[in-house]
Formats: sequence, C-alpha cells, structure tokens
Amino acid sequence: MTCPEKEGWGTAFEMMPRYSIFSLIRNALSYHEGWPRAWRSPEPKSSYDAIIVGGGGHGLATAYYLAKNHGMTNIAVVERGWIGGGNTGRNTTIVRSNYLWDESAALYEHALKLWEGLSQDLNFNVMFSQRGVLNLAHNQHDLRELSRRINANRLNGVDSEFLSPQEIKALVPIMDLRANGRYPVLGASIQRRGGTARHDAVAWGYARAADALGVDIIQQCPVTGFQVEDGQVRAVETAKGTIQARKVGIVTAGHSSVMAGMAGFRLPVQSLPLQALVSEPIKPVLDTVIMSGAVHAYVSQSDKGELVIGAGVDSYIGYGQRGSLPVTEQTLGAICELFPMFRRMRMLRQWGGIVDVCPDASPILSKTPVGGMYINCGWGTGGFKATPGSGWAFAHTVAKDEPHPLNAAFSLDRFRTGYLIDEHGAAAVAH
Ligand code: FAD
Ligand code: PYC
Repeated sequence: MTCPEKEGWGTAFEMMPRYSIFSLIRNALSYHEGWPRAWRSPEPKSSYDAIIVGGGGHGLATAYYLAKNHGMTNIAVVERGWIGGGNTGRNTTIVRSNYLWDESAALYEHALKLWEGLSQDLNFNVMFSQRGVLNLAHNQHDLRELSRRINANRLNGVDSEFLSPQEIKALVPIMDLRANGRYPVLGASIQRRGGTARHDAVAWGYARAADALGVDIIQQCPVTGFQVEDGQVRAVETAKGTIQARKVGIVTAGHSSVMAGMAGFRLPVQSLPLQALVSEPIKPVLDTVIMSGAVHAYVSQSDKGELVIGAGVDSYIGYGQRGSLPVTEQTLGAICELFPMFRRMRMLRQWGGIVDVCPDASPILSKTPVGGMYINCGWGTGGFKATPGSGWAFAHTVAKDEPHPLNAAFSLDRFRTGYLIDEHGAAAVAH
C-alpha cells in the first residue's frame, strides 16, 4: 500500500535509531524469547498524588502528559482489564481534525499536530499514516453541508479541500461513481493530513513512556467506588484495596456514567454499541479512507490487507460489546454499492464497543461537582483521533485544577448554560 510520506518521516525502518536495527535483528533471531517487559506491573501503593481510572488511550495519555508536562510522577493508572482493551483496541483508527466549530477544530487540530510527532515523542512507532480521509456527498444537501465545513475548517487553519467526482475517481478508481447508483457521489471533502494509526501501539506507546517516567500502571483492577469527604475525593476503592488519592481523573469511555454514579453525580451521556468488522486480507486496493455520513458506512484498508469497515451506532442503550445484524447488513449493502468489487469478499470478524454519547456529540473534559475529581468522556464514536490532544488538555486540567484553553468550552457546565457544541454533522458516524 502506498502511503503519502511526510518530509523527515521516512519508512518505519528508516526512522529507527541504529541500535534499534541491531536489536530488531537480535529479537528476530531470538524466537521471541527474553524480551524485556515494556512496562512494569506493580502492586498499588497506599496513596498517590493522582489516580487515573481507565487504561485506554486517553487515560494513558493523560498520565503521560501529567508526568511529562507537569512533573507529576507519583501517579497510577488503574484499569479494570488490560490496557487498550476498551474502545482504544476496538476502534477503526480514523484520525482527522475537520470538525465544524472553532472549539472543536482547535482541540482536534492540536491532537493532529501531536499525532504528527507522536512516534518520535514516545519512541514507539504508532504507525500514523497520513493517507487522507474523504467524506462523501450524495445529494445537494450533503454538498452544502460539506462546503460549509470545508470553509469553516480553512478559516481555522485545518486543511480541507473539495474534490469533484472526477478527482475522486482519479484517487479511488475502484469506487462506483455512476450517477444511476443507489448512492450517487456528487463530491467529497478531503483532509489529506488525516489517516489512520495502529490503535494498540498507541496504548502500548503511551504506557511504556508513562511507565518510564514513574507512572504505575495497574491492570486487572476494577474501581468499585470512591471515598468522598466534605465534597472532596479522598480515595479510590478497587479490587486490590483502597488507594488514597489527592486527585482522581475518570477516563472510562462507555462506563463513565457508572463511575459518575459511584461518585454521586450524573452525566448527560448515553452508552450505545458501535460496531465494526474486517474482511479477509487482500492485495492493496484502497490507499485512503472513505467515509459516508449519509449512508452510515466507512472503509479503509489495513496494512495487513483487511478492509476495515464500520457503521453508525446501534440505536439502543446497552453495555454488551457487540452490535446487531441489521446494522451490519445495511452498512455492507452500502459499501457494496459504492465498491462493487467488494461483493465477493468474505468478512472475517465483527465486534462492538460501548461509546459514550453527549447530546451535542462533543466530549466532556471537565472538573466535576466533587473536589479533586475530573471527568474525560463523551467522545462518542470519534475519540481515538483526539487521544493525544485529550490527554494533553486533561492533564493540564487535573494538574492545575482548571481547564486548559483547549478544553474550557468542553465543561459539564455547558449543559447548564446551553452553550452546546453541536458536532453531529462532523462526527460522520451517526450518534
Ligand atoms: P477506552 O479505550 O474504552 O478506555 C476506557 C477504559 O476504562 C477501558 O479500558 C475500560 O476497561 C476501563 N474501565 C471501565 N470501567 C472501569 C472501572 N470500573 N475500573 C477501572 N477501569 C475501568 N474514534 C475515532 O476517532 N476514529 C475511529 O475510526 C473510531 N472508530 C470506532 C469504531 C468502533 C467500533 C468503536 C467502538 C469506537 C470508535 N471510535 C473511533 C471511538 C474511539 O474508540 C473512542 O472514542 C476512544 O477509543 C475512547 O478512548 P478512551 O481511552 O476514552 O476509552
Ligand atoms: O470519528 O472519524 C471518526 C470515525 C470514523 C469511524 C468511527 N468514527
């Protein structure tokens, strides 16, 4: 697969320091034996300056930036399962920053800039591939929405261009653009700096880098409650005992309202299943990412050759990490209309994750009614792309007890003031 390569980036091989090339050869010949652990597996201490609940990408990034940017190293990430086992390891890895409103553009664009240097920063190849993301327009209304967003993006310094059907055809020859199709394609936006990354590597890279700065990563340790006295958080109850904490950051995606319930406050989020599936691997046929908000379908091709396909959310609330068949059928029907050559392909596996959706399809990064407790949630179907920026801004909020300018607008308070940030259109996968 051809990937547009950034200046100074080079291939994964070129970017490795020389000693890593020898270590790669040694490890290749060692039959995977004697590899050092990438991070420690400590027992929890009796107390920490801060505990981050949830070892997904956002929680691990928060811990990393707390240590790196704010010098807070007496901290722990407490994860009920294994790191990256939630939505971080279940998502379809699309990264872009083409959101409509100024506040969102600033936050997601900050994240995209961090993505551009993340492998170097973490010294871990997160396989960020800027292969471009297309959002398709199928009717006049889509076209108008797209133009509005392209203009807004450009005013905010976010790269965004319009592509005519001819330009789309040149970029994606296998797409059926005939006007008599069920989903005629009248144009698309493209964000060329957008693309994909390796989801597990993001969790592993942040975990390893945070651990190296002294952060304790504690897995297989569900948080079961909080001790709150005089409106201030004092401790976290876990399966491994009570751990004192001056500050607690909750970063538990689909389970955020459960955690808030334990702490005694409510969140305006709903937890919904979002599913995806991959095909058998084939030779490279698609070197960009195609999304259609209107038909609730998107597709990219992984480095292994699998088509990575996703749908909109299932419309019922629940915690089962699977989706329903009608959603898959509808999505595959649309994909096959757009890409007739995929009709003969077999699907290998399907899965779901639980996404936490706010009424305005924007996240919450905020202080809470409990002193010393902070919440990072509500990323819905689109938080993977924000992982570095979210961790960066949330670490500031936890360390300073006040929002970073990037997340000031994403407070819980907006549901009281009514200053919502409606990103349903830019979310691209139906919430
Ligand atoms: P998670 O990775 O879910 O981490 C939360 C962690 O909290 C979990 O590991 C969980 O085990 C832990 N936890 C929960 N309860 C407790 C407890 N009681 N105690 C301790 N730990 C607990 N976003 C994009 O930008 N692009 C995409 O292409 C994209 N595709 C998606 C496709 C699918 C199928 C799904 C499900 C999501 C997709 N997303 C996408 C959304 C994205 O995956 C999420 O927004 C993002 O991964 C959230 O990261 P997180 O670190 O907050 O959550
Ligand atoms: O937010 O770009 C996105 C996305 C794609 C698939 C799921 N979410």
